[in-house]
Amino acid sequence: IEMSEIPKETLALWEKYGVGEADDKESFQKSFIRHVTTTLARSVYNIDNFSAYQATAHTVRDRLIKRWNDTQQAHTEVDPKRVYYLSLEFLLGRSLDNALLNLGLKENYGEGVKELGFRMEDILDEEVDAALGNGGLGRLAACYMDSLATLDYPAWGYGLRYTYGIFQQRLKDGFQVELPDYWLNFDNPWELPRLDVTIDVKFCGTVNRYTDETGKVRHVWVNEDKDTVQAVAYDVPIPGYGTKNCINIRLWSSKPKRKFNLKRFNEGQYEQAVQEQMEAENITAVLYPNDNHMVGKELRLKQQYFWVSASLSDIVRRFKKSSKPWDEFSYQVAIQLNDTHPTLAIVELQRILVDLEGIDWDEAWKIVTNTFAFTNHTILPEAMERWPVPMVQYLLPRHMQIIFDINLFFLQAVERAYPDDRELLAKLSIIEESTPQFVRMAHLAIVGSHRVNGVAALHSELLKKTIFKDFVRYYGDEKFDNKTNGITPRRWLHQANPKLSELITEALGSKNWLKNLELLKGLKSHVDKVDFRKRWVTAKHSNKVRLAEYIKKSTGIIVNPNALFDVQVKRIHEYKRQFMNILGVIHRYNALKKLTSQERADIVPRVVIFGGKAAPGYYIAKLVIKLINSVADVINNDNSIEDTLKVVFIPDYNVSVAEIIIPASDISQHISTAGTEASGTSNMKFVLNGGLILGTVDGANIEIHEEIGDDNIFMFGNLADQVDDLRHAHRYRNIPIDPSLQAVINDIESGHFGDSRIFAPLINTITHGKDYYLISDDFQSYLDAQKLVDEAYKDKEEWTKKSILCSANMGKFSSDRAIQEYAEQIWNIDPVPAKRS
Ligand code: IMP
Ligand code: B1N
Repeated sequence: IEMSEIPKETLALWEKYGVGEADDKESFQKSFIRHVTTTLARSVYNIDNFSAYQATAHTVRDRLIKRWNDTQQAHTEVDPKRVYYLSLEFLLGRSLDNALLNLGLKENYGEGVKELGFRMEDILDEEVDAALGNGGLGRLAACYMDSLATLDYPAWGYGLRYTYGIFQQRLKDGFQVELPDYWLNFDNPWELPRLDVTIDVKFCGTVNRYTDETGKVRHVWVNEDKDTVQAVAYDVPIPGYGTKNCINIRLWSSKPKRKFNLKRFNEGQYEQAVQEQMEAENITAVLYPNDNHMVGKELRLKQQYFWVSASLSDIVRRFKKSSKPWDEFSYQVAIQLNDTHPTLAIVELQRILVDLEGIDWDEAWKIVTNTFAFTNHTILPEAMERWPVPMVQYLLPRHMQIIFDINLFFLQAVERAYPDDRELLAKLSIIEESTPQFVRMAHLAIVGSHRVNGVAALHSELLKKTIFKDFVRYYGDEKFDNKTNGITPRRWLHQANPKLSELITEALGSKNWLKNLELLKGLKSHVDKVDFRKRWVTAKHSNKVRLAEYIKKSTGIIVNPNALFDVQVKRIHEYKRQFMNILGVIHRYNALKKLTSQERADIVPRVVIFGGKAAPGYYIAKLVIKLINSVADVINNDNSIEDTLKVVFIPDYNVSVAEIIIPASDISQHISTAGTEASGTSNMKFVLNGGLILGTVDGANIEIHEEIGDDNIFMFGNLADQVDDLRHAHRYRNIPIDPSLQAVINDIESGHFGDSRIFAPLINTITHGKDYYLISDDFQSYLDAQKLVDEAYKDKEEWTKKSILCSANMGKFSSDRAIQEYAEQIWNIDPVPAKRS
């Protein structure tokens, strides 16, 4: 209702008692105690750290809700064009510290809890991660939401509220074991259940054709009640930094339709009827734990449609509230597809417009293509989504018809442009003509979008030259562009590395760099100040001490914080080549053993740190974890090398563990086979925190190199344009394996690191499996680059200068820059500041 319809007296009461809770210490303490007493039903006699966390979280939540409301109200009043970011993954991590910092409450609330007898660090440490993602793609979505909020853009995220996030990793005898991540075990203060916002989602059924009153042929999709599930909204507020704006991620949870099939119960089919209810809840039960890999499970397709259908219905409802004509839809709504996972949204919108709203096909299709844009995140063939036509036909019969029609009209247009090129039609077709046929989701996403982008310069170029080549030929160059990824400096420097953040703020004279990362350039003028360098080193050292403590706590291994910390943390995947890293470690170990004690005194001690999860069904990746642990066992217990080398596998790598590891690294490894890592984003996080990179000429490494200069990065290995030839050579000729590599392989095969039979399938990927990821080809230059790292680290002053210049030149890689590019060049949206009240 309109403000003017509400009686003045009522408004006055709302004004008087309204939730406008303040930011000072006293009001925090008041809220804290109120929440302990009423929300938690506890008292001063029984609050532990966890309840203190809950009370603090609820106190912050109250403030978030206020801002969230004001933001939504401002959006409703202005009714601007909004962007909807559809992502099957949002890897948010913890929220409390982030909210405290973004809202500017950390100091006062820290004081507040201290007086109540708690330490803020302990309270923060009680929070469980919201881990609704696998890796880079999901964390990128989270960084983008932070930037959208910070830059005041009217944006919504849409995703799924999985009951189980990414599994928890434990190690048993050096092997990975997976445990379920039941993250909702305790109440989750960071979500606002919207039990009143429910949407019916249909599956299966049949399509009926009919002729409407105007004589037009129309289609209606009908199904049985038992095949309808309900989506319930859970809203996750995302506060911006240094703004009152607070945007929303709406996560859908599946549940049975309340009006279940009474007939079945009456017919005595109790068990079957209950079974149907349970299957509805299954849809959002678990996040698929595969990164960069497609598994064609029917349940995954159901997840995708469930999510897409609920989200579009919500988006369309919101558009309809403003009573604007349909041809203005794409002026009010931009939808970004985070990879091909939400591609059915294209089909769903076309269905809504044509079947439900009665709009002509061509007009509807114009609206659809002007609305959607698509981001591709990988060129690995095993990650390309393809769904069997019979599966789509069964679950979504009307959508399958629409896909065939979209394809038909598209191919007819192609044929008009290239009348004699039948091969081109087969190459561009949305349908793969195999038995059974498959729907190629990337093709559908390209055809249904007005813009397609890759996530780093090399990746976007490779897309145009390889998998999307024929589309570039048909559409021309303009539809395809690059949006290099970015990261939020709020979480990845300010929050994760408070000591360095403070030093930077002091040197630059203000915190403005947190909203304008280019300002870090100002650090360059401090490089030559001895005192500044000393403080820079002190910050790094304290982060290394913090990590050493965490390593001791989580693995029992004791490491020396004065050693060079060499880190590779990311999902375990053959293309990321953790295997090459551990082979290099063995090479280093064997070299160290040959030295005399005197010679060893000159060696820079190293701690090689690994972390990351392997997909549960990825056998080779799991063997890599086992090999790392077996090698670590031998090396860490060999006193003869006198602590010059330690190897650590940190279990259960996740966002909050990353926040401890990243600020502590001296060098981090990003060593994918050239052309395989679309971008990488942890590379940006390490460099922003003053860590150097050892990397291949791949993904965003290339652009980081451009920004920070030759002197501050260690690049090695074959280039992307050499990969095809090298692979061809491995396949058709007998290429001798690099001798240093052969020596290391022999060492493993001799049983030096335990029963070598376990590792045979892994070693075979190089020796008999054609070395698809080219470890042999890059091994020597990898060792050479490592040697340069050792040399450079000996000169501490020079190393520190490099470290400072690394951070100073990272302005480009803020997710604020990336979001601004998307907003201006793809979405065409403007900021809407929230009203201050
Ligand atoms: P929607 O666009 O209707 O989905 O609104 C988004 C959210 O903002 C909903 O949960 C609404 O309850 C809320 N909302 C919409 N309009 C207003 C408003 O004027 N003031 C406060 N909240 C609003
Ligand atoms: O997306 C990140 C990039 O920085 C990484 O280079 C890229 O590997 C990553 C299917 C994926 N690409 N594809 C996926 C994840 C889950 C899944 O089910 C594919 N993840 C990436 C951000 O751009």
